[in-house]
Amino acid sequence: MASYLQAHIEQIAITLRNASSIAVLTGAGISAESGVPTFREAQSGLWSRFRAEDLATPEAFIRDPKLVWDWYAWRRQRVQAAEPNAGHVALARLQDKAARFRLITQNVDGLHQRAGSGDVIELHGNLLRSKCFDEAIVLADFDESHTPPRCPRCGAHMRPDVVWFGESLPVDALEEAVAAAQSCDVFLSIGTSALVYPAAQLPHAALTNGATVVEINKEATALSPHVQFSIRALAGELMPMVVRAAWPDD
Ligand code: BJW
Repeated sequence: MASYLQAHIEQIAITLRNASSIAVLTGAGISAESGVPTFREAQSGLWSRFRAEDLATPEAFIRDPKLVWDWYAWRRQRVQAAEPNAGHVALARLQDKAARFRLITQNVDGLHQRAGSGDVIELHGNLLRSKCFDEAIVLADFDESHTPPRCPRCGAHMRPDVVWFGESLPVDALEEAVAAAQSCDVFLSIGTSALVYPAAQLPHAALTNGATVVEINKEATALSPHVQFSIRALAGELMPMVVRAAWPDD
């Protein structure tokens, strides 16, 4: 391993060990090594093959609910077949070690929870849940023989419980995420292009409040020039090394 990377791992490990409060924001990159596609990567990202305007807005769903439902059903199958990777597991371990810890994710795949993370703040919902398009009530029990299924309470279409472009984020989740970013002393931004708002504002809120911000990403992002540590690495490789360097003896 390059010696500069080893030096950074040690510095980040010390920063984490000394932190009284850690907040983490994850994006699609943390699940990439589980085989879940990201959104904006040039060759493999979902938005390189599909148009967000046709699939990830309320207007798209009104226009063609079957197309949108089927696309999410395909993605749900991929997520259900995937397993959490070493990056997810390292974050669950970090939660066990840290004095105060909040994990904020933009991901809708539930892989953090399956890796053992508790109390995850889901900013963009969860693909594995569905809700009524009209009443926005999450329901687990509905007849799946129609595409899309109908709400058993009011007959409207069911839709995935995710946040589409132009929709507000869940109020409680956003408030908790902002509070975590504003009160932490270390903030990790992992595997996100940091382009989608309001999530992209969170590391800046942490910086404004004096936190050390560490970015871990395969590539440079819009956030990179602003942070104290910007590390080019795969999350599933780097995060276990960082957590092991911080708490080596167990
Ligand atoms: C690795 C790696 C490895 C790979 N290790 N790294 C102009 C017009 C219209 C709207 C707006 C506008 N300007 C701003 C807005 C608001 C809009 C927005 O931000 N748009 C921007 C794109 C400009 N935001 C919204 O609309 C939000 N709502 C809102 O603001 O409400 C108020 C409002 C209403 C109306 C107008 C304006 C404001 C809602 C945003 C909802 C986002 N929804 C999605 C889809 C969720 C459901 C689904 O899954 O289908 O959320 S879009 C998609 O992007 C998904 C993600 O959570 C989100 C973020 O993506 P993420 O996670 O960063 O993924 P990528 O692919 O971008 O990046 C992956 C990174 O990982 C890369 O950098 C890789 O290098 C890296 N990587 N492998 C480490 N192994």
